Amino acid sequence: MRYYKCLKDLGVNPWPYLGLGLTLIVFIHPGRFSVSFDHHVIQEEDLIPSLVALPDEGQVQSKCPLNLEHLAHPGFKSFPVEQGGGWNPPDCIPRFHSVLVIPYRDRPENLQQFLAFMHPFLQRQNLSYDIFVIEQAPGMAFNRAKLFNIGFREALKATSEAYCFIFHDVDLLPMDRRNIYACTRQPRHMTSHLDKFRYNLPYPQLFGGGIAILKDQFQAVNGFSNRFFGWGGEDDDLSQNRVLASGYQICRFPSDINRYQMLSHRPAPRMADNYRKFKAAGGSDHDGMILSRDGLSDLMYTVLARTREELYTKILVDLSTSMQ
Ligand code: BGN
Repeated sequence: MRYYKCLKDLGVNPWPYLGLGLTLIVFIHPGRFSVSFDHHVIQEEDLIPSLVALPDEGQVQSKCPLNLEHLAHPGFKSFPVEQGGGWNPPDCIPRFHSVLVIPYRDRPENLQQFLAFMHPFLQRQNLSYDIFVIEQAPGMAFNRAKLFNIGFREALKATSEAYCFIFHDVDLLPMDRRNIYACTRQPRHMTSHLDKFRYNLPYPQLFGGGIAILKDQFQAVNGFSNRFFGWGGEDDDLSQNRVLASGYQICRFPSDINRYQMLSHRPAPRMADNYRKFKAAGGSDHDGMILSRDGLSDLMYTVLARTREELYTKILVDLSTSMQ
């Protein structure tokens, strides 16, 4: 009070300075919005044992070692991919197979950058993988979660060996070679430390960006909700109303491994209504009701085209129709 009076006597109004100080702390302090969250973080020495491998077919000697060397390691050249975006290590039996599902509309530069980066990244790890890009036809607001559900359904039709799904945004690139693109025993949040958030986790339950989940787990929670159009909430619904509510835990690799760079693009507008949907699904109705009737079980869409592009399989879908 005394200082305030002194400043006032000097004719200085302290409030703008205080405001400026707080603003500087919020914007300059690297730990802003940071949450220390160390539950279910898999330690680096446990990364490989935490993964779920393809069934062993007896030829253990010729199984591919997981290669976590840096991409820029001398001597690494990326291999040609099969038409349609699939790849298998050429000279060993893969231990892991992952299906990457990428929801997409109207961001050709991001898609090109993503594919150019991800193919060598995944090959370097010695995984076997497929990439499905699910494109939403123009018209309705973007429905990221429903596109993931469709990718899951379509990939299972195309790839009988699919047991591990990576649901991933097109604008996020992993920055650490140890970030293995295979499924862990529990659903994993991959993209927890983004450059956009100064490599801090904004809140502990965040499950957006990219996740790895086993087929059986995704089926057990009835997939994502189909009801979230526009930006926000569908990932919170999956983590809190479905995955955690069904008794699974969410795990993460350590924060220095989970680092991502976000490609630039116009931000999507936030949908106010999504907050209400998220809360409603977690409310009194949540004990299995919404879960059982909204998701993979009532998924309706029409496939307009299936194309095996050079670096990915594209499935163009219309969400406005009611065909299954
Ligand atoms: C949250 C969004 C998430 C998004 C993260 C990170 C909502 C719904 C409110 C319940 N959640 O605010 O969907 O992944 O930010 O950007 O908007």
